[in-house]
Amino acid sequence: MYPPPPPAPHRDFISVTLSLGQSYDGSKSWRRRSCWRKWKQLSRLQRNVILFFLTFLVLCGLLSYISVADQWRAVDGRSAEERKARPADPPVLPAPQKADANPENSPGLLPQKPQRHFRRGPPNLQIRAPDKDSKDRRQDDTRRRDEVVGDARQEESTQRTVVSWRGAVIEPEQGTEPPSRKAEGPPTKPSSQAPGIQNQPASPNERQRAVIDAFRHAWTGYRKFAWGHDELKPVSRSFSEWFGLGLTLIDALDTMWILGLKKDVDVNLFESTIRILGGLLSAYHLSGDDLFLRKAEDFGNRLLPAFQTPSRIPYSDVNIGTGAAHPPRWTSDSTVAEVTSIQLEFRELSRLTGSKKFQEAAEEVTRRVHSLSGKKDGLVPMFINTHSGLFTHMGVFTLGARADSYYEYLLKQWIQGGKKETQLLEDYLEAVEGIKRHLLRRSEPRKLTFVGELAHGRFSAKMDHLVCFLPGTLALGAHHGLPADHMELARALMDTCYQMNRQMETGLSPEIVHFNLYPQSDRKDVQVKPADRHNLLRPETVESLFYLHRLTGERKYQDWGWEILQSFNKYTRVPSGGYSSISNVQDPLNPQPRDKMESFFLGETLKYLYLLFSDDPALLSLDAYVFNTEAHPLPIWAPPRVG
Ligand code: DMJ
Repeated sequence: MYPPPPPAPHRDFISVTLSLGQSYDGSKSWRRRSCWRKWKQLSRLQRNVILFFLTFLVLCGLLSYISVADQWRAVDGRSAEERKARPADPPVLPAPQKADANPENSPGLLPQKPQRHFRRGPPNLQIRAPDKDSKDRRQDDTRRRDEVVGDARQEESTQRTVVSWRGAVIEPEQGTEPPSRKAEGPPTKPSSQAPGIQNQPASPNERQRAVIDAFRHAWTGYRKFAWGHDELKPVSRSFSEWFGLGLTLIDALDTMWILGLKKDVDVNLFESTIRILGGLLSAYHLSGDDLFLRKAEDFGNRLLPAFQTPSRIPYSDVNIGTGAAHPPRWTSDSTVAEVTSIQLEFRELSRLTGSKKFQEAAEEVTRRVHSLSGKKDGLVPMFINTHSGLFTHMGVFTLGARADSYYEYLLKQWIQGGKKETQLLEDYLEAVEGIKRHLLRRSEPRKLTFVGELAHGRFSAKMDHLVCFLPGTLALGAHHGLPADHMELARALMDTCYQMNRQMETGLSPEIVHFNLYPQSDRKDVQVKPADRHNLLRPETVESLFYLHRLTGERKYQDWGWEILQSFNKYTRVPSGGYSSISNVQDPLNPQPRDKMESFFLGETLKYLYLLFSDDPALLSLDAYVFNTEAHPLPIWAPPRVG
């Protein structure tokens, strides 16, 4: 039901009535004439002095107005000192200029007809200002602008009265430190009492219950009509965008926690670190909005209990509600790739917050894995025990699932830290030599270079599509000064990964391939077993194509990526919206959609394709950023300034 029509709006204003030229009294008009005569009788010098004095008064008035306005603006932003952490570089997204003009924010709620959604902030999530030459994009923008211009003008006219560009989001300073900052050092308490994790008050009082009820009501509306959007328009049952980043969703998280509306949910430490923590940290760097950092820190605190194990090798899972961490039900092992691919994010979180505990917890894992026995020329097994801290299931070596990003993060941490941590570099270089010595082979008949697996001394010609991250990583290392033969290997492996797509009827790679090693056979190079025919919309091939193109400038890599995008569009695009994993990349007539779109399709695959098709090396420059394993860019730490 709509509320009854509001009373006539009450306006506060100062009325200034000018009576120029108005003559209601003969004596007044006479006085005016006599003033004018007196003015004429003054000398030029006297008149100039008076004019100068008046001008001075006007100027003083103007200056004091500007200074008052500045103070108002300062309410909105925290001073540099108050911010504990800042993006490494100045934010690269244009800062929103306009105030919130949501009519819903004004005191009286008026029923309105549903409006078209209007972006009040940057029109697009863009990494840099729109390129002047990109005509097409500009035309698109113009079209979109034309569509909304009617609504926009109307809203803009009401915006001028609002002081802050944040509009309704002016946040009073709380003057409190986030709980995590008070408790430094690695966590030592029982997991449910971990630093930063707050216990709920016994039971809320009556008024608090009323607030909880209000929150639930607000949340229900947001969930029904605005899920994933910035703000709810409850009357029109619609939503509006400001940044287009799901602002309400993120902004409400800690309130939910404080109100006891938390969800006791188990998350996988690795997956949530690379996707959620990595995503929040990147969003913070790209937007410069503190909100993302606050959420990243909160989330990091919730993940920390996973490290409270006898060996300091983290458990695979942690409950972000209760703080209880545990391994999978069937084992006390964790996966090596998982425990060694959270460091970029935890290190960055420490750098930004000034709280060392995240970095210390993650780097302790690196140190322990570094000194473990059971490696083979730098290659690591796939499992590690959280009680003993030792590798288990020894003797099996792969660059695919369960080990892949261990190698990636050795190199990327070295780059992130300014190429100073030589132990990381040594482990990486040794591993590349190990790959060359034990896992590299060439297929028949086309002599494709591939990375197989080793199980107890026996070579298997099996290669996961996941391994296709490797050409990109090798090329990145060569770009940062590592041996030139890394680049040669990168090129050869890139050709192979392309063929893993190209040789399939849909043009899309299966999850796993087996290479033919026998020269005399009539078999193709790339073989696929029935159980491995699926494609999950994974990014690894296009990820490496991005690096290879960016670092060689060769157009063929863009063309290969273009073919893959077309295949995604042809075989996985669902007309009503979304892309679906498919079960059979070898059946173009019936690829069998699986009805699932993994988050990494948006987080990684499409991002790398977009970057691949750009010819601008400054767009997320590889000299300024390092991408985490979920394609979230994090800054390379600048060397401290001397002097
Ligand atoms: C992503 O979640 C990450 O790249 C991870 O390292 C393994 N692969 C998936 C996507 O394929």
